[in-house]
Amino acid sequence: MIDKTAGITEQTTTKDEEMPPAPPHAVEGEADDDDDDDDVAAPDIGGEKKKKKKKKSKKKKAAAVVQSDPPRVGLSKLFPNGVSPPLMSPLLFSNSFRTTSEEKRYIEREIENNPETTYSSIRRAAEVHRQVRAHARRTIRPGMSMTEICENIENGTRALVEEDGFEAGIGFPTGVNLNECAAHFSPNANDKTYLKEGDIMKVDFGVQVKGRIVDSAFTLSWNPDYENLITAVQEATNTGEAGIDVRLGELGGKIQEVMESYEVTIGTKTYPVKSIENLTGHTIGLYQIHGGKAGKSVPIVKTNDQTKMEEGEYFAIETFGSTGRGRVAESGECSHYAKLPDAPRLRKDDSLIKHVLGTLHNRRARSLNTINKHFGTLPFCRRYLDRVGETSYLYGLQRLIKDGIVHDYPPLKDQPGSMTAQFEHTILLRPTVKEVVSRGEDY
Ligand code: 57R
Ligand code: CO
Repeated sequence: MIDKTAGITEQTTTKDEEMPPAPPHAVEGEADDDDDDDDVAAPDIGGEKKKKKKKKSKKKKAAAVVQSDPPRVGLSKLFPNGVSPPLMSPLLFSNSFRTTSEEKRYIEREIENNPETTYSSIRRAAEVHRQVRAHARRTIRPGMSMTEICENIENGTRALVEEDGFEAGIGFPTGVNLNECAAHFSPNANDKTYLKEGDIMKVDFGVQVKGRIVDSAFTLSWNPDYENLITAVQEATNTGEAGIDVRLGELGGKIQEVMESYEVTIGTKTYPVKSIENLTGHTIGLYQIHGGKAGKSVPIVKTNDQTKMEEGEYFAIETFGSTGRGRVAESGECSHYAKLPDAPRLRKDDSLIKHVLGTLHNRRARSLNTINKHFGTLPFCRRYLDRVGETSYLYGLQRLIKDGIVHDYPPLKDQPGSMTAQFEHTILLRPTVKEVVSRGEDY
């Protein structure tokens, strides 16, 4: 049995020798004692499947397919039988005091059938995230441009997820946030920023399969002075206190406690690590990075929010630490945008004098058509508009923002000169286990 209060860093099973190879993602909760003859989450490339399995299944073994470097092999080639462990895998199911086995399975199926949380799509998106970030973490170096870093991640994502319109693709713009910038920076076309040795960079990217977005982020630095800041944030994200019936305000307090138990010495100066009080984790909805049926925010400081996390909910748990004030403000040129889920439709005649404003009016309509065609409510950035051939769109975009159809998300920065770090995982609150879907060997 596994301690349910364990942090999300804990693996669930103590029966490694009887289990199939551990899937690359972690699940929290109690392990089942049932015998296992399920399929595994790892690619069938090593031919290490158990003998017992051969008797039962006449399925042909898939030919060995390995990932390329840089990663460009689609998941359907690596995992011809799908990424997800089957629904009844004891790795994901557990004996529980909450419900009987039959009830559990029923609830699990309900969640599986809920388009917002279909397990197989989530696991596919998560596997793409793990493989793309593994390469990013190996290859990102000072001297690279922000654009190069983003394009590597985005090309990897498009290839591995086998990009296909709204069916599968990028979940939101790649965030490459340096130093005091905590979130929402992605280079625009003219950007000339290069990564430097002394920078601390948060890489935040997302993958979507059938609208289920996996959102996960990590921090890189080449200056050992930042290590404590990075550890503080990683530990805070892994606090492991999230779960069904947990109150959001209390969870924020637990996260803050871990975060603020650290200090960091940079050069000769020592700083307390602060949780950034006005950044939060969030529920993830179908094609909506921040939302879902009941959009909830996960604070990273103690608040009196009594709202509870609920069964079946899907959360991005992200924490941000800072050597600065611990507060961010919007600053700098915007790159990130998203159509509002409840955006009003364009009204034909709401432009004052159409024959005067005609061209400008059309620019707004053209921008909206492009957004509807390529992104819907998924966040996008200016580079993604450039890429689909859109030109001179800024005026149209600006109008859509004024009309409350599109929301702009400028970079979020703490004080100049401060250093910030971020770690983020996507979790699924299943009836009996908390599945950290984006968990990998790296973080
Ligand atoms: O993770 C438009 C995006 N997200 C891309 C990602 O919380 C996100 O701001 C959103 O492109 C939009 C936050 N809280 C308050 C100020 C209320 C942030 C934390 C950073 C980030 C980028 C995020 C947030 N909310 N949703 C994902
Ligand atoms: Co994120």
